[in-house]
Amino acid sequence: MKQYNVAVAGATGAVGNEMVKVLEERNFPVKNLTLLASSRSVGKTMSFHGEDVKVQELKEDSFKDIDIGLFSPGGSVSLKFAPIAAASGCVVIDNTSAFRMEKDIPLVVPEVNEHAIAEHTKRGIISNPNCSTIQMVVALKPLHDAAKIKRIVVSTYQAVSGTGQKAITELESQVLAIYNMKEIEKKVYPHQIAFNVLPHIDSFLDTGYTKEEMKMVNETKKIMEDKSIKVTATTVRVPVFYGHSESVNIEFKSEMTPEMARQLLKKAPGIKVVDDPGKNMYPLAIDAAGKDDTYVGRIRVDDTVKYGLNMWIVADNIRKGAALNAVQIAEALVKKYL
Ligand code: NAP
Ligand code: 12T
Repeated sequence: MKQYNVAVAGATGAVGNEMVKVLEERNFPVKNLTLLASSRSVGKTMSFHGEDVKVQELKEDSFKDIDIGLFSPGGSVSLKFAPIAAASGCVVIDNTSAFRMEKDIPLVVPEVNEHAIAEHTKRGIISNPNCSTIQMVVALKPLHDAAKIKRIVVSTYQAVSGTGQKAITELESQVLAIYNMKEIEKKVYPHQIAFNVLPHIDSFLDTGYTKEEMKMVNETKKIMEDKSIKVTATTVRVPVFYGHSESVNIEFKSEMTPEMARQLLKKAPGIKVVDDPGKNMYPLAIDAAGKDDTYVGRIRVDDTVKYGLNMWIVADNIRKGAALNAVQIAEALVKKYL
C-alpha cells in the first residue's frame, strides 16, 4: 500500500492532538509524520505508534516533501500557511473557517458530498466544515434525499472543547474555584461558563447573529449543494467538555414521518439512532464523547406545519466535528482522488 508524508499543523492543540490519535487508530498509511505548532511548543514530543515525534515550528519551508497537511492552527495562521503548503505540492485539509466559503475550495463531509474532494486540484485546499454543521448535515442528508428539506431551525448546545485547550482549562478551573468558594477567573469567555449558558459563540455581526450561526446557515447549503434550503440558527455554549448537542426543527416538502426518518437514519453511514424515550434513551453528550458516530433521537412530529419533524442530534465535536472528519477526507482522498 502506498504511504504518505503527513504534516499536522497545530498538532499540540485540542484538534491537532486528536488528529494524531485518529491517524494512529485508523492506521492511516503514514510514511513520515511531521508535527508543527508555534515556537512555544518546540521541544515537546508527541507519541505516534509508540514512537516519540518532536514538535517543530511551523515555517514557510515546513512542507517540502509533505503529501498531506492536516491544519488546525487557527484561522489567521491557516490563511497564511495553507496556500504556502499547497504551493509546495501538498494537499491541505483545513479545519479553520478561513477558506470554507470560497467557491473553488471544496467543503466536505464524506457521508454527504465526498465527490467534492475531486476539486482539491483547483487550489490544493479542502476545507473541513464547522463542527456544528458537520453533525447536522450527516443526520439531515438522508432525510433531504428522501423528502427535500424546505427549512431548518436549529439551536445548539456546544461544548467548551470547541474553543480549544484554554477553554477546557477555563471550565475546569472555574468549577474548582466555585467548589472551593474562591473568585473565578475569566479569560476565554466574556462571562462565567461554569454552571451557566452563554448564547454567544464566535463574534457578533451587525445583524445580531454570531459568525458561528452564519457558518451553520451558509455551510449547510454548500455541503448539501442546495441553496434553496432555508436555515436559521442560535448557537449556545454550555458547560460541557466534549460533545455538541442540537435541537433541530425541520420542515419537509413531502411526507417524512418519524418512523420513515428512523428507518432512513438506521441505514445511513456514521449514524446511530438512540430513540426510546420510554426507557429514557436519547443521545447524550457524555455518551457521544470519544465516539465516531453521530447520534440521533427524540424524533417526533412537528404538527404546526404539514410535514415537520423535531429531533436531537449529538456528536463528539473534536472527533466527527473536526479531527475524524478531516482524516476521513484524507482517507477518501488517497483512495480515490489523488
Ligand atoms: P487550540 O487547542 O488552542 O490549539 C491551537 C493550535 O494551533 C496549537 O497547536 C498551537 O500551537 C497552534 N498555533 C497557534 N498559533 C500558531 C502559530 N502562530 N503558528 C503555528 N501554530 C500555531 O485550538 P483547537 O481547538 O485545536 O483549534 C484550532 C483551530 O481549529 C481553530 O482555529 C478552529 O478554527 C479550528 N477548529 C475547527 C473545528 C471545526 O469545527 N471543524 C473545531 C475546533 C477547532 P501552540 O501549542 O504552540 O500554541
Ligand atoms: N469559534 O471551526 O468556539 O469555525 O466552538 C469551531 C468552534 C469556531 C470553527 C467554538 C469556533 C469554529 C468554535
